Amino acid sequence: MRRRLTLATVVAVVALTPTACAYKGLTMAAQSAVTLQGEGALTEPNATSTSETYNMALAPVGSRLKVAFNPSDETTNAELTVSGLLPNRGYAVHAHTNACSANPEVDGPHYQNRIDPAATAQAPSTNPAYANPSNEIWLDVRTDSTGSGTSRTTVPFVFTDRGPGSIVVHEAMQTATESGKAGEAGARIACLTLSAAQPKGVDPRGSR
Ligand SMILES: [Cu+2]
Repeated sequence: MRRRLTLATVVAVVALTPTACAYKGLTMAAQSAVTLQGEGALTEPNATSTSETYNMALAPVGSRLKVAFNPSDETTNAELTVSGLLPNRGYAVHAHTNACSANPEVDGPHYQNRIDPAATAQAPSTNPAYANPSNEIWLDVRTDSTGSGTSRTTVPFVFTDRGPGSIVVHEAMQTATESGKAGEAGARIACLTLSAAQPKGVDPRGSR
């Protein structure tokens, strides 16, 4: 009787151990991926605005921007919706590191998953190995005849210990991809600040 119980215990422990390890890893990944979002009508730049225009001719006051970054397994799905912009026009759009500021330079460089070690504050990354739509988040959008448009992208990473602070709309109609210019898109014309959505059952994280 005692021998049979011991054998059963050993079998149970061996059978359960690999399952327990694998489960722990999956749970941690699911809990740490952050959902980011932002929405607002553009205002003139001021100290407290979270959606502002730097160029009222190309990004009129009152235009609306809405964006969401939703994690799914090891990827993040991003969707941008715009309205009130100029009709039938392309706009280059990216995720940037910092929240919006009245000074567009303070919005920071492009958010990169793997940060280009050669980039500096004066010379942002233009190396296509880092400045590309799989390592950054590009949401270039084209408007219809009413000035509305939607763009989507999926990137092969999630936000855990850090994430972007804003999306920035640029003057160029499309983001450059060639070496030495990769990621460039001309002057910054509008900005929308991102904040972390509050997942169910998890402590809320502050806005970035
Ligand atoms: Cu940009």
